[in-house]
Amino acid sequence: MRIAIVCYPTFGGSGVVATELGLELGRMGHEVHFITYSQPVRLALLNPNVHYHEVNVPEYPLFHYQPYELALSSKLVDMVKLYNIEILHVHYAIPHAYAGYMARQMLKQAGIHIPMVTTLHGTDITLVGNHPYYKPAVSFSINKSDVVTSVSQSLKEDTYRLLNIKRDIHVIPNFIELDKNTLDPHIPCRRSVMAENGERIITHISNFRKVKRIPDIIRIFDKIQQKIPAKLMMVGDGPEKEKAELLCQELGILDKVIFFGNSNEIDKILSYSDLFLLPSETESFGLAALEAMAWGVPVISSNSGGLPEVNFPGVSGYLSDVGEIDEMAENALKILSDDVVLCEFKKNALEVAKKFDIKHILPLYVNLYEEVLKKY
Ligand code: GMT
Repeated sequence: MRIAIVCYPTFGGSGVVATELGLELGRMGHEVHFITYSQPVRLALLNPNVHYHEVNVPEYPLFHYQPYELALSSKLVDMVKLYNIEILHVHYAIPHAYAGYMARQMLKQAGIHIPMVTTLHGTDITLVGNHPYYKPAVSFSINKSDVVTSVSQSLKEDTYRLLNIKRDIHVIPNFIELDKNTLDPHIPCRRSVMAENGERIITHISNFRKVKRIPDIIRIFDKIQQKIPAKLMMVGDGPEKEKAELLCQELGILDKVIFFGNSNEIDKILSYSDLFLLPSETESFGLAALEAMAWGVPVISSNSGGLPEVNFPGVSGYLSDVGEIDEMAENALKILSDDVVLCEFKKNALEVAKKFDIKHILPLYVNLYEEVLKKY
């Protein structure tokens, strides 16, 4: 199959999922074309089946907002024609489903009919898409997709609740590639950069937006470190980072917290971690938690959105109501205070992660592509 993938090329989960999906499809022999405004961060162009086409938006002083959707839909039309692309798969509804719909309309005029698969990732529905300013366009373009998928059952329910959607939504959970989870043996072990022997390593990775409840993470860690020796790894960047640094200073724990910023060494950090914190306000899935579990790292998370579909309480970690930082700290200590218990949770976290191995999930997308192509 010849598939175009549209996504956000940044560190966010939707871009990661889209990139890993495209790479795996390429390895299977499908021809994949990424169409976006810069090269996706995890896209290594080592596969002759995987192509990247940049969407350029010329700056013009008249425009207060540069028209990205326009440039994207034009690029889609050009690339579909040039490479005979058969399927359009857009990740994140805003504005990709809208631009995809426009591209299909233009292609139709030229006698080219191409199906569109839209994958909903979370904030495109729960935080942004249901805003009254966007809602009509988002609902319209989702309804005009041939296939709609969501990354969790919870997001599917949220989508029906928040938008006026008439289509079936297929739940296809996010995935990880477990085979990839081995560290390069030539790179020396550098756990010592993060913590002393005997200190537990606790990690959080995100885009540091309000929805991640960054202050909760700092406060949970503060409670943990009062009981056991521990360090906190804060990986990522975003609007809440500076506030978090100030809170650490206020609590007198700045020397126990490392702020890495955006890192390309996430695998290494996770491989040394003992616990992952994700107390988010809402999380359609929580790919970061799954990535941690794939490295055998148990998770303390909130129970919002799709998190209960990924993190199983008492098995791979614990769930609490949003904002219950005392309970989250207590649960963390239950896991971290005893080597045997920690070892058991680590083993279980990996076992749960195996359910989300790409080899189980990828065929679900391929089947949907095949089904929709039959109809065209
Ligand atoms: O909030 C983020 O971390 C970024 C956002 C995105 O669009 O990349 O993540 C969303 O999609 C991920 C991949 O499907 C999910 O794992 C995240 O849970 C989801 N974020 C939210 O729902 C807040």
